[in-house]
Amino acid sequence: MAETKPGLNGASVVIIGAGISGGLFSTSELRPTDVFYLAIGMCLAIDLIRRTHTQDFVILEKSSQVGGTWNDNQYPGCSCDSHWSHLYSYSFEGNPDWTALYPGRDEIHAYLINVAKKWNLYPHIRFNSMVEEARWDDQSKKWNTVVKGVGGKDGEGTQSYTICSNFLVSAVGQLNYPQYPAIQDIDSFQGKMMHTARWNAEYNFDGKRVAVIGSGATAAQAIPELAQTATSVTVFQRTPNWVVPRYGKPIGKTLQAIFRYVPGVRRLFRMVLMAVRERLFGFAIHDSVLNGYVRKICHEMMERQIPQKEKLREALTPKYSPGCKRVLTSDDFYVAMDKANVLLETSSIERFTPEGISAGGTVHEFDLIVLATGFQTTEFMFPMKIYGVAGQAIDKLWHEQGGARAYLGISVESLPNFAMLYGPNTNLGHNSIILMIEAQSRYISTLVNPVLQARYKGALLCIQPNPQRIASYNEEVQERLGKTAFADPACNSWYKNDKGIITNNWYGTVVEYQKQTSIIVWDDYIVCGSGSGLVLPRGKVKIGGVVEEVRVMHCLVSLSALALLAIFRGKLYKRTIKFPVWS
Ligand code: NA7
Repeated sequence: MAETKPGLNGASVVIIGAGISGGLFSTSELRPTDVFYLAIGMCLAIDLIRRTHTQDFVILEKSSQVGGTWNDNQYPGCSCDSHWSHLYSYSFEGNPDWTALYPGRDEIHAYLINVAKKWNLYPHIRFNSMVEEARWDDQSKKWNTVVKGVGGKDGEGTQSYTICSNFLVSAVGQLNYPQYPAIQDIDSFQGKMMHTARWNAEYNFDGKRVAVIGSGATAAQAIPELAQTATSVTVFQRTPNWVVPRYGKPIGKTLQAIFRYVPGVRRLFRMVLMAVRERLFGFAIHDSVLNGYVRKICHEMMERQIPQKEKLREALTPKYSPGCKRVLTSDDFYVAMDKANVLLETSSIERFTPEGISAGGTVHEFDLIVLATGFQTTEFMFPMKIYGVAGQAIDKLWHEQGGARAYLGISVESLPNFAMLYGPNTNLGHNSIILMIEAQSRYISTLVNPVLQARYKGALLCIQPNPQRIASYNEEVQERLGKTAFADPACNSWYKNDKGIITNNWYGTVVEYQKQTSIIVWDDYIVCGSGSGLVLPRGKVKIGGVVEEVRVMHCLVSLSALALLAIFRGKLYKRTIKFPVWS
């Protein structure tokens, strides 16, 4: 049987999500039942075309354009916060034309649209399509995914239908479902209220009294923009964050031309960036030199940018290790916090009122309340319901196991012919998530291949990870994570679930992960179905990696990285300061 074209109700592979990586956003407002699939399905789709040579896949996308985060996210100041553009892009689709080290949302979105066009992904994507549930059928050994049409024009379908597939991939990632704060009387507020992930760009905040709840990565981007034209911005901070400079810089025409026309320069630049980032992983290790360095440069920046207000500096200083929460990168957050129209409020919020927010016994009146309160990160794939072998609900299984887990963050117990992109324990604090996603895409397309080969031979093949292997892998992951600052009990973060287990972060460098995912050990998987004897590979299969930096000698890259750091540091930090002492 040859490859077929996917029909409305059938395809070899179903991918949920058509973006690149990161959180998903919409222009709609407070709608807690929405989910916007992020980010990463595009990468797998391209790998299926490039490496598995199949066109028999469908991408289901809740939104109406590709790009996930970068399609719908419209909060002011939104840009790639901590990853350099030349690394925050696919290794196989380098872009010499980035206009900045940290480009804004529009530029990243345009890049993704171009990539989707170039690889002709649009015919594969069903927009405005929300997945409600997916169920593995033990008899047919296929997935039945229930899809609901949403948000389309009249007649574009709001009815549910089922699509049957041999393989299912969740590309919804970790930051796709807004976290709404459980604050008393939240619905009583009579003014405007928006979650940053549901920003209404038509709302004009000029001259308004604005409250921002939260002080994480999103708030740090939005506050400087809001403070420019709002009458006042009151920031309700529960826990301060470590902030380091971004060193954001434009990339001029000359450099762009060099990247475009001088062979090898853009690639070398990417390798150097990769090497720098990989070495920054050290900041995540407890009491490491780099961990201390983060404290130092944070305090230096604070002293420089908020010179007169010691109390404000104190209130903005965390009492936990850098890395325990995500370290923020910003050149203008502290500058904004020092402005006359910006107020830091650290009293606990008691409740909402029709006029605003009651905190510390005072009612603060607002026109706009911005909920920069993050995402439901530890409930992977929420609110989709995924049922595996014998009707096992995966959220229930993970709950019993203490938290989400997946072999290499990809393969999940009791879910045959299933894979996740940006799944459990694959998030990074130091490097571009796209590097991880590329490694996962290669691995998944290699898993998909024998399933498709069986299908084309008229047979059925199912592959699922051995539960014992997942358990031993998870033990290793948690043991390694225990040595990192992510595990510092002195803070809560979106990396940990309510039991304190780190379900989101990877424990090491990207290169370590790329190495692990560059080989498939088939003994780690259990197979069944009539196609197992026909097509299943055995033993270890080398997939090959995405490790760009091995092409030049490590020491050369390291030297370049050190030289770059020295130049930046020499230019930007000539003054030395004393470390503050905490009791
Ligand atoms: P984060 O990093 O999860 O930050 C959420 C912020 O909201 C954080 O400061 C929280 O304080 C605060 N928060 C959450 N709930 C409340 C309540 N009920 N009351 C007061 N304050 C609250 O989300 P972001 O959107 O900033 O960033 C998420 C990721 O997106 C980021 O790391 C990038 O990778 C992109 P807390 O610290 O919990 O005390």
